[in-house]
Amino acid sequence: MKITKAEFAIGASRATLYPKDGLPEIILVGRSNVGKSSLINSLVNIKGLAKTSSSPGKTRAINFYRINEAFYLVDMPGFGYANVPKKIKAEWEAMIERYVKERSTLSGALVVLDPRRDPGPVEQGVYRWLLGECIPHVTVFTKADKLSRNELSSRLAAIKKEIPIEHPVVFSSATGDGRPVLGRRIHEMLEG
Ligand SMILES: Nc1nc2c(ncn2[C@@H]2O[C@H](COP(=O)(O)OP(=O)(O)O)[C@@H](O)[C@H]2O)c(=O)[nH]1
Ligand SMILES: [Mg+2]
Repeated sequence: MKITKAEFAIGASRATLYPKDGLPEIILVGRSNVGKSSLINSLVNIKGLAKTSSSPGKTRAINFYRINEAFYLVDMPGFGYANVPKKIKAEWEAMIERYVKERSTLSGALVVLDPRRDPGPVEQGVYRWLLGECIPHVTVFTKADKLSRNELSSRLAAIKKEIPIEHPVVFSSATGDGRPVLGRRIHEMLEG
């Protein structure tokens, strides 16, 4: 997939602000700080298009990036922030759940995981919602540059025992590893 155009469309804090042009969407779901925004920047090859390591307040909105005027990459609020009240955390999770269950333009999801962390109940929920709605999804293990090849394969094996992962993409925004594969997988999800 060749990306020729990428632009920030809108940061939407509520559903009435989501784009209405009907273009298909690929959402990125994952913990805060896992590397979702960096992944978007690396994929489209524009530094700073998606804001990285932003504060919780800024990440509350759902950020829509229009790609090739053909589809959206949708940066969902990261869950699992420390120091965020339980109520807000629950709201973020509910927002993601509702999106997966109700958004008719949703064509696929990238579930972004840090291979160094064990997935928790929120990740379990994300897979359950995606599987329940039959939404195509790809698990992306990012920050791969932080682990040796051996560490990476033993961590992947351990995580696969806990959650239903098939054909994950190993990725690094720092090195660009996994970018071509991920581009192809996104293309496949959009083609249906
Ligand atoms: N070494 C390394 N650092 C990364 C990678 N992806 C993200 N980071 C760093 O991790 C931090 C959080 O990244 P960000 O994209 O803002 O995470 P988000 O909260 O999921 O959007 C930033 O300091 C990034 O520079 C990666 O693939 N490799
Ligand atoms: Mg981000």
